[in-house]
Amino acid sequence: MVYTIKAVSMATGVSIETLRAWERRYGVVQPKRDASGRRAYEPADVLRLKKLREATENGHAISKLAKLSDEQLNSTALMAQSATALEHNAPAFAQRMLKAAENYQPDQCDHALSMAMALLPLLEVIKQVISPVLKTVGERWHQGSLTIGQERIISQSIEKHVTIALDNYNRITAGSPIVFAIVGSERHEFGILMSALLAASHGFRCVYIGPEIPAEDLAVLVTRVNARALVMSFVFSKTASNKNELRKLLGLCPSWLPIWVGGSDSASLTAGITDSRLIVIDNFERYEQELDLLAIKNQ
Ligand code: B12
Repeated sequence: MVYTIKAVSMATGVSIETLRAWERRYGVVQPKRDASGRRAYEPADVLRLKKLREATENGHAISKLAKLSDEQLNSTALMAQSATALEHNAPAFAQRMLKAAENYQPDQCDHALSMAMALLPLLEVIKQVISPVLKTVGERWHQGSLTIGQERIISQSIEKHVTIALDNYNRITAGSPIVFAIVGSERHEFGILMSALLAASHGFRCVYIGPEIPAEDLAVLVTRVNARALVMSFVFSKTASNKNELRKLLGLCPSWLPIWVGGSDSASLTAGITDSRLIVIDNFERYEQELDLLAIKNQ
């Protein structure tokens, strides 16, 4: 996986201008270039840049630090090892996001998620950072121990990071897209946002439409963009009207279009609907398998 300069800047806390200057003047890292000549940083670059930032914050000159190997940077007393720098695992990032929301620190919440996305495999971020954080937020909001404002700090941070990452991937993918949208009155969109990011990381172009789309409009859209699959998610969809919308959609969509449905209400929503295009996908591993099969099918 490679990262754009924007993603690296967010993950390391070093501004884009400073990153360019450090690279130009001191050669701190030598990122590869993508097909369009844009910098494509490796995970090791991100780690190195973060260490360099921490060391400069401790008063060391970048001109001297730039000459040190990663090992030297790690082992020297340069790094006043902060507790957070050591805690690069998924539960710790999830905790940091929740703590930041509790303390009304949106920047800290963003930083924790950026770091998680830069340092952990994407599936781990989705399964062990974003999903549990959303679940905890829901539970705590229900209990009254988290306000709507605190919930929004987290939701906005997730939405922003996933959207930016998706956009970055979309710049380097081509071909018929997978469409991510939900018919009916369902408003929970994080399931399709996470699924879109995962599909993008598998090399699929993704068209993200979001929730609350009428069946007629969605059917036209998938046809016009020449979708190769449609992905939906249902979380609060026990209503008969959503089931009717889904039935209507099936009646209008192309006969060959795979329609994948995930989310905690997907089984109850699709119960009693028999259609060979419809697949209920209840976990991200299975979803990745379907993505792999789709990639082969379209070769
Ligand atoms: C954020 C949030 C909202 C936001 C949504 C914002 C947004 N842009 O998405 C807003 C404020 C709009 C909202 C509204 C409501 N919400 Co709400 N919300 C949540 C919260 C905190 C997170 C939702 C979320 O995204 N969860 C993550 C999802 C995606 O989890 P999941 O369905 O379990 O899915 C898992 C997997 O199946 C997988 N997955 C999901 N989709 C897909 C798709 C594919 C293809 C794949 C492979 C995998 C996959 O991802 C998840 C991984 O763990 C949850 C808490 C929670 N426990 O989830 C409540 C929650 C979902 N909301 C709930 C409720 C009741 C509501 C409201 C009715 C509240 C109200 N009275 O107005 C409305 C309903 C609006 C509507 N018509 O849909 C309940 C639902 C209970 C139920 N199912 O009966 C929950 C569980 C809170 C609770 N404990 O009561 N909500």
